[in-house]
Amino acid sequence: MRGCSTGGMPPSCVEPGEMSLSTQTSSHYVLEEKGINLTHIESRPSRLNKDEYEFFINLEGKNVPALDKIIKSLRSDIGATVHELSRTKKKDTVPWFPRSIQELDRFANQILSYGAELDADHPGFKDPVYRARRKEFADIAYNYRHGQPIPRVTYTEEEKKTWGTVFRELKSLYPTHACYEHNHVFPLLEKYCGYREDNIPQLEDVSNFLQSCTGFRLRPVAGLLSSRDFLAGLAFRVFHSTQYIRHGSKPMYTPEPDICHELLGHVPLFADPSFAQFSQEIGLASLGAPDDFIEKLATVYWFTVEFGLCKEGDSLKAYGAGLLSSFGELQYCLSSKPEIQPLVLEKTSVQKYPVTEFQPIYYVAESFKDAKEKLRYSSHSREEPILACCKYSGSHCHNGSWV
Ligand code: HBI
Ligand code: NLE
Ligand code: FE
Repeated sequence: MRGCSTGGMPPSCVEPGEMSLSTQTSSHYVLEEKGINLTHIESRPSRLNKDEYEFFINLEGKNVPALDKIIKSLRSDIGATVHELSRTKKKDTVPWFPRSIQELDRFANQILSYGAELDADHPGFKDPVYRARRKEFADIAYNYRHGQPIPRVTYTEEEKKTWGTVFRELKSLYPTHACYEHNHVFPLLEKYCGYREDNIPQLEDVSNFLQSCTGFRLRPVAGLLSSRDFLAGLAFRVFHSTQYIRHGSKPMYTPEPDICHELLGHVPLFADPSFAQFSQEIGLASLGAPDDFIEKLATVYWFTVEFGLCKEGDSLKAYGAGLLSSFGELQYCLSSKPEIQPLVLEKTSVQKYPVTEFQPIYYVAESFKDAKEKLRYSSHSREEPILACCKYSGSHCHNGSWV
């Protein structure tokens, strides 16, 4: 599937007889002859120049040279500015990105590792019962489609025991270690979503709760997504969530996301309007961005949403989900052991980090509002785009079009 948006066409080009891809008979044949399918077309007045129109056109077809020729002729024959969006063709195109929440369904089979395949060093690797269980969860996610209720799961006694340990230990640390927002929302999750030591809450109930707070929703995921896909979900206030639980032999820390991490770490913060806005803006900045920019955004995500610390008066608190779901790292991060630095995106966005052990360095945000303003400035400033390695013109999030 390829999409292209054309901007900057003089208004005469929207006369029906002139429209190059939709109604003009010869062009129609050009498409049909080459086996190219025009599946969608949209037009609207340009936001940048009131005298011009912008089109969004979806084309499907395998004949890449023919598509290139059509796009070339749009550029040369009628002087249109054409931005290509493509999932497959790499060079000179804006990478494909979902334009509606339904299109997140395409990520279901785009996972980097499937839930059933565990690495040799995973604590569940040699446990056949655990592996079979992981496949059950992966299959639920794989078959899930947008709009469906998230299937409810009956957790085993052993799974509930693991949850109980994690829940009890973390709950005793939250009053002193978690940020204000987390402590504010937690009692509501206990009241409305079945957060209890002896009960693993259902994703569907939690998703409905979140939707009523900030419009964020959960979507089950079969395994790890690419950074690009994962961040794109956030642009639509969708959080891809695992449903399985960590192996019972290592409750205090796991490098993988699991239901403890999603429900105890992420969910309370997604119920906070300011944090939800910050998260969505990381997602919006990622849409259609080049790979080097995605890597920096993923790093910012890592040091904020996953492992962020924030100031509260004179003390430091944890708001990162990776901290709030690990009773090992939650204690460690506020001890004197790790290095602590202020959140400065020029630095933070290029910081290297380990993914399977406690972080050696944490970054401190003044507030969610401050973090959001820094992010906006870094990704949208045309003069000094700290996060963008190249100024990619025509990016849809930058000129405010289409998203
Ligand atoms: N995929 N399913 C899933 N869950 C995550 O938390 C996740 C991911 N892919 C990438 C990712 N997190 C982050 O580390 C950043 O790359 C965005
Ligand atoms: N280390 C976290 C935990 O044990 O809950 C999970 C981090 C996922 C990125
Ligand atoms: Fe996470």
